[in-house]
Amino acid sequence: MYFRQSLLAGSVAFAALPALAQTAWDMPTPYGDAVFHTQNIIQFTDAVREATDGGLDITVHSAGSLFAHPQIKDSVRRGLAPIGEILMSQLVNENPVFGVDSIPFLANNYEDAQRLWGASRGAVETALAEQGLTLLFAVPWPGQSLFLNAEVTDPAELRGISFRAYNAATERMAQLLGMTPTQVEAGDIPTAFSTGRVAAMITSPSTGVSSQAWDFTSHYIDVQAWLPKNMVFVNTGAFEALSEDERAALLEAATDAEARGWEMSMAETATQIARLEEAGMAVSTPSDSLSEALAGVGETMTAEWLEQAGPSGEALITEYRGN
Ligand code: PCA
Repeated sequence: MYFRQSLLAGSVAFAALPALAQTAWDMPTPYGDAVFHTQNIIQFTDAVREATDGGLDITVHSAGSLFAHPQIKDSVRRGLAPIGEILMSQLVNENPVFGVDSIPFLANNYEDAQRLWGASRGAVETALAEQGLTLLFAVPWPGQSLFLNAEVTDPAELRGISFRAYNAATERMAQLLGMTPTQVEAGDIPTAFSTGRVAAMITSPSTGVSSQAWDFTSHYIDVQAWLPKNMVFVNTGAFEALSEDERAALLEAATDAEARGWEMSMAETATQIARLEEAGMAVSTPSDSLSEALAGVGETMTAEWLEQAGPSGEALITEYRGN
């Protein structure tokens, strides 16, 4: 049994009322309250609470306040928290399929990202199920673009720059471009820049805005190289301990949250780029030589991913490209 509390249990005074069992869940998430992923999750938990008449009450603990991002998956697997959110590609070392959404230029618009998700969702569900986890929904960040301290038109100008990475793919990309990567969680971006640990990054305009990138970078180059996803999953034991109605309510709210989250993400792309520009950042498209260098990185990383993922990875990419 997980996190089940019967609020009225043992209360003689309320013995005549129907038994109102309430399940209270704590939900660790990595990103801040203002981030659209968190906003979407809050709407998801509100919908669950409403559909279950308060029977399933999920409290969101954002910005890594309950468990730090790298601990959230294991916390849910071990049942320390029944439900959580992480960046899917954080798990690429466990199984390459978790990182298929972080290969530069494999799927760099919403339509392709949706098809790639269609081709990979089953394998992600299976890999999570092996750990006693049930996938609920996944939502992409807007396209990943460069934040720099100077105008860069020649890719050689990137060499030697200390680069903020958030997963294995961003680390590999930095290496391939001659930069020096350092892993930094989203919440630590402003400090990492202000203390000089990093001087450039690739992330979404959403994270650019939530970290106020204009305080420490001057140039936004709109490459939109890939759309990495956050995923929400539940401990399967905790899920099975719910009533049938609660399970149905959770799954329905999850389906709605996935559709809503993709819409929110799409809408964010333009509005958040506009906010970067309003705050004084120079917004541009990549030069031809930079585009070429980045495309080369994408080809290398696709080949490396295929090698790691083996025949099932090849089948996934074939399915994606064929659809
Ligand atoms: N924001 C997160 C992951 C991808 C994104 O757009 C980050 O920068 O950590």
